[in-house]
Amino acid sequence: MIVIGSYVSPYARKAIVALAIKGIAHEVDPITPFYGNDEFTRLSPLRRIPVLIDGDLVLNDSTVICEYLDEIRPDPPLMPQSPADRARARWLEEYADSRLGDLMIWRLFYPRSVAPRVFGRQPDEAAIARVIESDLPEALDWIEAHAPAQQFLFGLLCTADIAYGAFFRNALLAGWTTDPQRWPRTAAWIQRIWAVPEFARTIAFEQAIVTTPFAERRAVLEALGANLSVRSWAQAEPRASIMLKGIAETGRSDR
Ligand SMILES: N[C@@H](CCC(=O)N[C@@H](CS)C(=O)NCC(=O)O)C(=O)O
Repeated sequence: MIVIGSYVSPYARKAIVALAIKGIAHEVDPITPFYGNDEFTRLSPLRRIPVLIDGDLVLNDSTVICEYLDEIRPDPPLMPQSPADRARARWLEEYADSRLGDLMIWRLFYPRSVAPRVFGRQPDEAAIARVIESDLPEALDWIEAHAPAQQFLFGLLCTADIAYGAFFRNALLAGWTTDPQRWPRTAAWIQRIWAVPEFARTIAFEQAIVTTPFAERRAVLEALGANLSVRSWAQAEPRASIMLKGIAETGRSDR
């Protein structure tokens, strides 16, 4: 299988960690979506990562991908057992994908770490300060009430745990850390997720490339032993996001 998507993307990371936990052999094309070529647009009509290629099958959306992986390789499971817990897990994952996607990616990581490097646009620090002072703490209070006191959300690690671990990496990369005095359960839970070996491996890759220019990332990852696809769906020049255009024009947030 091939995953198109950078180790820095929380959504791509979800798919990559799930593949690793399930022991499914895979290669990664570690692209940032803005550098996708025309063939990438054909595979990913929203020009988003991750994309999973499994032979003739092309899947979009990290949640769809992880559920597919769980169905074709049920062991070890990445969803809890009972229907009620499975429904709870889906909602917790959805909260991360949409609310943390909005706050930690679009309003924190994107303006601070992506837009300056890819599009030469400087962040609006006043807008970021508002997110840090009020929106993020509100979300964290909700998360703290759901964070497990030990182990993971439903005992064994599930896709929803991976999603939270992934978004909190991007928040950290953008300079925001979880205050362990204010949100002790969340802070400890996120550390446990980061310590899972399959997750920790992606942290090593993420750290190596996050400040590396896009064109040099493959070489850096290869030197670290990442299993990269021979083929890449990247081009040299970045293109504006399709979805961000919609967000800017309507004023709504989206994931
Ligand atoms: N719902 C999608 C969201 C994927 C997503 O937004 N990925 C980001 C990368 S972190 C992306 O490709 N953004 C580019 C864009 O929206 O233009 C999923 O779960 O895979």
